[in-house]
Amino acid sequence: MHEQYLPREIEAAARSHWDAQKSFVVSEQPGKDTFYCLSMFPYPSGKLHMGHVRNYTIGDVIARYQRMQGKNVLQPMGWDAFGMPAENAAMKNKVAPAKWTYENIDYMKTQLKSLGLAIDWTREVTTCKPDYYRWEQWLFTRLFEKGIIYRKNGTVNWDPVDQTVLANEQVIDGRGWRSGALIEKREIPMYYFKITAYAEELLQSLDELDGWPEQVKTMQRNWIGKSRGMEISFPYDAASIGSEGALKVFTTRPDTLMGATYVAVAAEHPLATLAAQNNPELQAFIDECKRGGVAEADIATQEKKGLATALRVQHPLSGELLPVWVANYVLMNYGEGAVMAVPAHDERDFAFAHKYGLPVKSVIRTSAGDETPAPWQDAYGEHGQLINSGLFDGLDFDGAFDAIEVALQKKNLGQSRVQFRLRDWGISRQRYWGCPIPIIHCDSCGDVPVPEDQLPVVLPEDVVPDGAGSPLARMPEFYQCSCPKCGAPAKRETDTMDTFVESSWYYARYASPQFDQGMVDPAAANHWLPVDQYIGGIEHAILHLLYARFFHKLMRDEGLVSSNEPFKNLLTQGMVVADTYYRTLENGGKDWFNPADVEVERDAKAKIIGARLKSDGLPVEIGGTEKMSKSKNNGVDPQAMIDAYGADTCRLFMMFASPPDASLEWSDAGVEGASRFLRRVWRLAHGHVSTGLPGALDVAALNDEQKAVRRAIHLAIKQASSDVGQHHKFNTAIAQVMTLMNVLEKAPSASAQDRALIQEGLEAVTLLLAPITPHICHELWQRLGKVGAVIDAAWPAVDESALVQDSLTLVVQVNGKLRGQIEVPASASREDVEAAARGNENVQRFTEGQTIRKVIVVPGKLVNIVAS
Ligand code: ANZ
Ligand code: ZN
Repeated sequence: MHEQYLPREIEAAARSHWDAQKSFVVSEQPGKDTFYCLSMFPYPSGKLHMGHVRNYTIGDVIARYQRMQGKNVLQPMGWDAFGMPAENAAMKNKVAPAKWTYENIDYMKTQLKSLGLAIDWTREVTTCKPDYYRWEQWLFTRLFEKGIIYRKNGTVNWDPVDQTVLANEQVIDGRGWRSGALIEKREIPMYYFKITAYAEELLQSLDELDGWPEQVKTMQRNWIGKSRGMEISFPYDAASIGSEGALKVFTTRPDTLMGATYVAVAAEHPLATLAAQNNPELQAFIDECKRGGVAEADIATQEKKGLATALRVQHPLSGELLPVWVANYVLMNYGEGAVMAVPAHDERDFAFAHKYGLPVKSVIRTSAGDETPAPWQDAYGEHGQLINSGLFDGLDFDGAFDAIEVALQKKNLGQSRVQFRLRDWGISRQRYWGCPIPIIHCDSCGDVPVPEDQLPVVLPEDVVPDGAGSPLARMPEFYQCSCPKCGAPAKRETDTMDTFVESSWYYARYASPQFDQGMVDPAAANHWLPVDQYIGGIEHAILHLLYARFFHKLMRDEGLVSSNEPFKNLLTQGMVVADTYYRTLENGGKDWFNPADVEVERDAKAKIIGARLKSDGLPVEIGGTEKMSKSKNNGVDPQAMIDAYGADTCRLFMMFASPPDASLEWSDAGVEGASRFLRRVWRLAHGHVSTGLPGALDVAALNDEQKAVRRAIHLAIKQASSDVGQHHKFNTAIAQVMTLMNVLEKAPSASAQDRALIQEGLEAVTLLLAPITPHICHELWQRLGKVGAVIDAAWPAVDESALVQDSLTLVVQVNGKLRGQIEVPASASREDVEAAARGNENVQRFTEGQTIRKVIVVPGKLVNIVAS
């Protein structure tokens, strides 16, 4: 055993052992417990960032821990390989997205390997490869035939200069990110997944996900947004509208019906079109509303604007005529695209009515009173007793809901209904680097799904896009084809799918990644699924997880999987944060400096009090801790750390600095500390091994001092096991190992018994650290003379008898305040303990002149004396 800890050599040797033994290649083993541990797969952006490293380290530690629990562990990895960055890089560097992507994958794979992850690389899945996406296309054609996928016009952001559709993120302040042109809304045909058909189930089955953070479930519930409401019809006023009919609105507050003072419709609503026919001002306003982005967040925050029309509708119960407005805060694709406005109780209507001088009528008694004067208060939106509502006065929300429904039903003007906020998922993208949508457009047959024997529709990989629309739409060799039904010349769809589609089912493909008879091999999929532990960032709490849950149900309904949910337990890891430093530029902007280029000054409590740039020695401003990002230039390249210290140090730092779900503050000192600790472990092992391995421990013959050492060993095992097993608290488990190391370093090593004890201690340290720092533990295990590799060893068991103490130290309190300690035999009775506590000098001093009213004994811990 080398005297020095040499991570480079040790880590290379451990990895070549695992490679040669195919240690992490798994297959179905009937009868053995499975554990499917999955980290969210990366987008191959170029190189790993610290967030990846944290994610994959956490996943790997859990996987290796479960293996030590005797499970058959599957831990796969792959690449979420389609997407925009490849197209942007292609435009910049004039290389095909495919080439860029595959090169990135190669590099990032070596990086992942250098972390020593226990991954079954034979199951690698790359979503931009035809053997993967052909099954996505296959499912698409099945769902299209079932009507779960349909085509309709959708509104998109259209860049009139680049002649292309932009994603919401590509619209910056209403302009195209590349061209700077004002963005327009445009209607184009798109394909939609009917996720709303599964809305109820997606909501209900959240209740079964006991292993998910509450926070994520709440976010999903809110996103799905189930509300009970009512559709209410406002009959047209014949004089102003001229035709028969009624304006339908959707409301979640039918109890406020008697407070409706106007109605408002979306710019795209038929009544708006009608009203604009001989009203150029209104037409101009409608055109203005149609421009601008389609992002919902923008619509929520934009200034509320509207225009009156000459149209009137009748209040369904009072018959009063209400004016019809066109308003930019009413969305066409939600509810009925029209609202009954109740300015007294709805914040948007309130703002709008005040702006345009429309009447406000309070109809609910809220905690803010009976009136609703400006400014708006949240209390105005509360449920409460009805007022100013005639027959309905005095009713509460539920009573009013029912009574108003009955009144409306009598006139055939209303009906309660359940409404979801969730919309169908539009997946058409007018982009090149994505999975081609397998549809052929025929003049006589319409949209024809590509037949199974013609799949996959292969995306040509040698194309360099130029940013102006999709290159596929300019490639006759791609789109010219013949109709599968009638054989006539036809045109292939040139849109590709949203890349969220690929990441919605990759977890299932890993079960049978080479299966070429179907999307998944049902036997393999049902063997491994659902995923036992899924680990990833909170940024995926809504869309990715919702889409994956949806796909799982789609696959279930295709008979491919039998479970209802894909991910049993979810761990959302915290962010990696680091200090930021900057100087303010003349133009008011900020110039950010990487922490590596900055020298900091700290006070006695290690708080940073000053910072200078290393290069010029001049001060820089301290910007606080922020998520590592390019924009704040506070990223640390994980590769530099791995190269300098080795993967084990990196992994140990990551797992020790904070629990997995909390944010992790980057610290050079922390990395140093992790490295120092591993060197200490090595030094102790080296010293121990170099004097020759000891014989067996004779537990019956231990003296008191040795008993204390052995107790420390088993206490560490016990506490680390509960920290890891129950709460994934690897940080405190590591702290237990550190405490144990302190004991072992001080323990005597003169006798054979002493040395046998240190051997037991070092074995425990090695096993407890094995999931976290697998390379050094692989080496130590051999050096400690063990047969077999540590990855095949079991997690250590506690010897409860080692925990028994001959004597115990108890804390003594008087009236809850710490007043002393007593030493009692472990076998002491309650009476003996109480007597010893009363006899304590300090206790006597603090109870002098008082009566002892009660003595509380918490066995093994404390005695509290209540006196007054
Ligand atoms: C009258 C009312 C009175 C409303 C009141 C709220 C409070 P959720 O809960 O999200 O489903 N609404 C309906 N359709 C709309 C559309 N197309 N665009 C914009 N807003 C729309 O919201 C339902 C509520 O959102 C409905 O209830 C309606 O305003 C509004 F004191 O109707 B409410
Ligand atoms: Zn045809």
